[in-house]
Amino acid sequence: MSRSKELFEKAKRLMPGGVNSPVRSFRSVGLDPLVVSRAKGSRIYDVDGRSYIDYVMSWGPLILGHAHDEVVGFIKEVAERGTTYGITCELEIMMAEKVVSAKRSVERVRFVNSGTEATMSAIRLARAYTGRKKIVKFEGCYHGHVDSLLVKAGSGVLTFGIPGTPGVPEEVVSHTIVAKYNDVEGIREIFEKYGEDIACVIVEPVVGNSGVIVPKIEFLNELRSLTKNYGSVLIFDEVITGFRLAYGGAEEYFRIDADLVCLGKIIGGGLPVGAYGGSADIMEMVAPSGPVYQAGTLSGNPLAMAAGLKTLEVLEREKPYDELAKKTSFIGNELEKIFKEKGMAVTINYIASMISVFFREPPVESFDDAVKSDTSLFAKFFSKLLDKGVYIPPSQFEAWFVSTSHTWEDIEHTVEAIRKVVRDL
Ligand code: KE4
Repeated sequence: MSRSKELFEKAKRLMPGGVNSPVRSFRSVGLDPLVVSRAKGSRIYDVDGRSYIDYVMSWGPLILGHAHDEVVGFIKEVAERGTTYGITCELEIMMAEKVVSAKRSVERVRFVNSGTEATMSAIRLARAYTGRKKIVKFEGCYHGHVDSLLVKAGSGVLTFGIPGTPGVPEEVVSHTIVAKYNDVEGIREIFEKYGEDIACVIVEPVVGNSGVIVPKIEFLNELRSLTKNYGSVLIFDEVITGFRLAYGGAEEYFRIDADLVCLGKIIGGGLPVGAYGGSADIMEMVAPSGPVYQAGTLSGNPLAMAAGLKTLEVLEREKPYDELAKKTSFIGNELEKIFKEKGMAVTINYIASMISVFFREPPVESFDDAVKSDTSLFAKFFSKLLDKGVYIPPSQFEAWFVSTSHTWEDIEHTVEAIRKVVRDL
């Protein structure tokens, strides 16, 4: 038995499913997961000594790749001075400055420890700020395991949420409206009927959690104008897109200012950091300057701030976004050709450094489209690619991420591996 398998058997006796987050279980591709021993740059190494080019990048944080020298160096340096003080320190002020100057709509920011905490807090704040209860989310968008957002998919207009998991009482999701992504008519109808009661709309400005779904610009513009007209708060969940689509995230990329922005992943540089921010008008309602309570023992701790700060400094200095987009579109174009030669109908959605392959004919513009993909074919594709040393997300409904550590050689190796896998599919 491989060491990976042995360790995973032990993990399952100690942690539910042997993992600390379900998506790592490889359940949707019917395999036992890797057990990783170390990682550097674009590669991870499993405990059996196999190496893989990694396009999961820990689900998004590692835009600079694994164990970036400057990031690790700064973490070490700061750790020597203490890892958490539980009192304001200069590093969190420097990090706040970086976020405020990078995000067009952010005048005040509050750091938390995960994307989930960021979205949960932003929703609470939007409800307090507007005095309203209803919230709108979109099918196929994931915003962390927030009770009020864990609603069953199955939207259609004016559908109120039904709990998507045991443990969430109906009343907790009774004010959650689930709408269709990219459906301008649908969101208009919802606002015509409920606009006065809608506290906020929360949206992934580019969907990463159905696989990559790119927004129609008229859809984002419609969200912006409807929320403005009805006095609702527009929340951009930029946990994935923040500092990834562009240094200024989706707001810069699409030139649309949200009212509240949620951040995570990249701003932690590989350590646990989330954040939510917006205008002073809204954010000053957050305790202790306002009545909306939210707190966290390790929020803004110097160690996590150090990893995030160094990551943003490198991004600001290297401005890697054009190069990342070039590498990603190269993969997309080569995949188009490979699947075309094979005569297989697939949809390849990509934008900036995010890409996904859906095993179904185009287009994939909504969750409904995405769920019609052939997930068993995806599972075969995944495992054959893994055997060739390329690790993509173990789910049809996740985004692959290209980092600055992915060399052109890695990219070419990846395309070659995919060509061989598709030939044998
Ligand atoms: P965390 O609580 O996992 O830090 O962030 C939740 C979250 C919020 N918003 C968006 C757009 C997100 O993508 C996420 C988390 N993404 C998932 C999968 N893409 C992380 C992987 C996992 O759950 O283990």
